[in-house]
Amino acid sequence: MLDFPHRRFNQLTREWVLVSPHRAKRPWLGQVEKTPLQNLPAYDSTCYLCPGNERAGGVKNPAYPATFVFDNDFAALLPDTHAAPELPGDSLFVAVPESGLCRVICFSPRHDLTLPELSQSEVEAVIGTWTDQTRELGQRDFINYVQVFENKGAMMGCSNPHPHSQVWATSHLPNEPAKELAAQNRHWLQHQHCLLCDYLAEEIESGERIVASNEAFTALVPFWAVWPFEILLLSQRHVGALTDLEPSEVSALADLMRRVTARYDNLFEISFPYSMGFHQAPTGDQLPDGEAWHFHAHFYPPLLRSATVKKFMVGYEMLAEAQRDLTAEQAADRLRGLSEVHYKAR
Ligand code: H2U
Ligand code: ZN
Repeated sequence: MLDFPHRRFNQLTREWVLVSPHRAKRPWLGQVEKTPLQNLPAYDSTCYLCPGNERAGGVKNPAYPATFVFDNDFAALLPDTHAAPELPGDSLFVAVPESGLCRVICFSPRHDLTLPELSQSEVEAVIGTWTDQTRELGQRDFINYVQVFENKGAMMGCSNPHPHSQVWATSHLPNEPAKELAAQNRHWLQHQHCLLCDYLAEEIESGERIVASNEAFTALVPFWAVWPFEILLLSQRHVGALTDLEPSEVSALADLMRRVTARYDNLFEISFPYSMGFHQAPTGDQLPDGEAWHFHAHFYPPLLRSATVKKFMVGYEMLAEAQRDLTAEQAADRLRGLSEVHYKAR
């Protein structure tokens, strides 16, 4: 047990995190967050995502019965920038044009239900929609990477409690997947096998950071976690993307996502905020051989010790290096001890 200050190495980003286990009990006199609203209506006439309602710009949502996808009305990327000439890049002032597409994906017509409260088949339908989006956007010639993500909770800057996610598809490989691609390719070259297959095998053998698993997926607090209750969700099989999953694996992914998010909500008996997203193999010619990429999801929740105390990434973190007090093993232990029956259903 490492109970003294130490640094841990993140094999995926090849960055360090400072861990200070002796410090976990320090008093907190700082900012206290509001707890999320507990009882939302099934339909909200002021919500821009509810069926039949008007969005910014005047478009009306259809009376959708399951998942619903639309082009983001305030898209951060435009599809035709790729035609623009290269900006001058031969100085210290480097800029390149970027093109892409941004969409919003509603999980359900219900305003009040989050992932752990949706049924198994409803979550499978959400995964099916993410998969279709990955395939469709990834096939475009100017798209090389598809990022599916969910911002959940006002604490994460999410604008609306209606359950939804986003997909941003870009012509360039963004920073985070670029670091992970380099690390996975490096391990593949050095060892002739996959970094995350090797890592998962060791985590399963040790068991101390595993939170939940099924036949096709494992959820664990990674050894190098930065966020207090961070989770890395790994496929058992070496696949690159949602589009590579067998139907039985889609069911297993839905099962584990529901169980992990139920544990999250049960931790402080609130709708647990996080940013989560899938890291999938690049879709274009950025990747000479995509074989090293291992499909996974990251969950980054900001809460630390209660529903109202969040971890701030400030000071030392901004200027020097990420730091945590609670160890990954302690966090996994807390999450493992929780029920998978959602507290609202008890
Ligand atoms: P969050 O997941 O961070 O809440 O973002 C929701 C997205 O919904 C955000 O990117 C878009 C915003 O641009 N949006 C629309 O496309 N139409 C609207 O009418 C409001 C919000
Ligand atoms: Zn709504």
